Amino acid sequence: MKILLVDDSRAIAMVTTARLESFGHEVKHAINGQTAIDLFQAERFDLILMDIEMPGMNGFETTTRIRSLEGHEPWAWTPIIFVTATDSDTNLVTAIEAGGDDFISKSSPESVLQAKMKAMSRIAALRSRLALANGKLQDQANRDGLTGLLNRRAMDMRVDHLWEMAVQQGAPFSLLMVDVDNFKNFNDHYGHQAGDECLCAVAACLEKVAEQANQDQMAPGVFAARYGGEEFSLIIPDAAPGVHVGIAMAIVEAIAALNIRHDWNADWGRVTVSVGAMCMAPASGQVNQMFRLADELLYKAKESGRNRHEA
Ligand code: GH3
Ligand code: MG
Ligand code: MG
Ligand code: MG
Ligand code: MG
Repeated sequence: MKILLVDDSRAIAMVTTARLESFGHEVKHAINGQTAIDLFQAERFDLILMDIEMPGMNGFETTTRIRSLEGHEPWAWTPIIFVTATDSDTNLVTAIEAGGDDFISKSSPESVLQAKMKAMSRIAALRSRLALANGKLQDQANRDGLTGLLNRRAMDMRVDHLWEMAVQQGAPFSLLMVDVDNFKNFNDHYGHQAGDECLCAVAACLEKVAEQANQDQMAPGVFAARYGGEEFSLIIPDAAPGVHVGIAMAIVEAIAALNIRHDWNADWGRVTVSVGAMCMAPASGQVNQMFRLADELLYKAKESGRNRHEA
């Protein structure tokens, strides 16, 4: 475990540190309450061993301050064991009230400290598992179940944030609306299951184009999302004007090159997409307006024969 040892006595701290290190723990020593708080804010510890009697801020006050700095999520919690010279019940009550988890007297045998630390390390491990599970859950909530792309909700949230940043920086913002051509026909003739597979292939292709544009530094931060149904969007937060046109062209080409047979897609014979590509200076409009204009361009691409982009 990584342990924060708070004790105003250098002598005691040295002895305790040597003992804990001999059991394989990593120890950092804070000589007073303020140093403990500073270390706590800078690093993450699995356990805090807290002295009670200290000049200035005592162990109770330090603990109360540490607890108020912690996040409210259960995994933000760091176990705190008070270590004290006196073995009084009043101290125990105050220690728990202050936000401590356990209490041990300095005269306790080594084995008791070891056992208490073991109990705390179990809880610390549980805490890490909780944090991991929560991360996975949040990721799932942001993804579209079929294609694995970001879903509409996550996209909207990101776009709002990126748009605000673009307004502040005066940077251009681009959006591509991508719609699969005659997809109702595809479903009707090849079945809904094949339709789902087709959407996955289209999504993977869009993600690849976005990845490439990221890697080439052409459009750093570009990402694809499932806008809804057979409609996707590519968000290009900060790219030189004109880059959106290049990416739109790349998408139209890449989807056609997938060569997914679609005999009912006009004369194209394969799955194709139409793209509306909009670039805007954020100061000159609202984010909704950008989506509306991109949609109008998409409609124009459909009108003029599909399998193309309009910018
Ligand atoms: P257009 O070229 O004008 O876009 O024609 P379209 O047929 O693609 O447009 P339309 O809006 O009429 O049809 C879209 C179809 O997409 C209808 C709907 O059943 C299908 N679709 C939407 N979401 C899914 C999905 O998750 N899976 C499958 N298989 N089909 C979907
Ligand atoms: Mg002391
Ligand atoms: Mg559509
Ligand atoms: Mg439609
Ligand atoms: Mg369509």
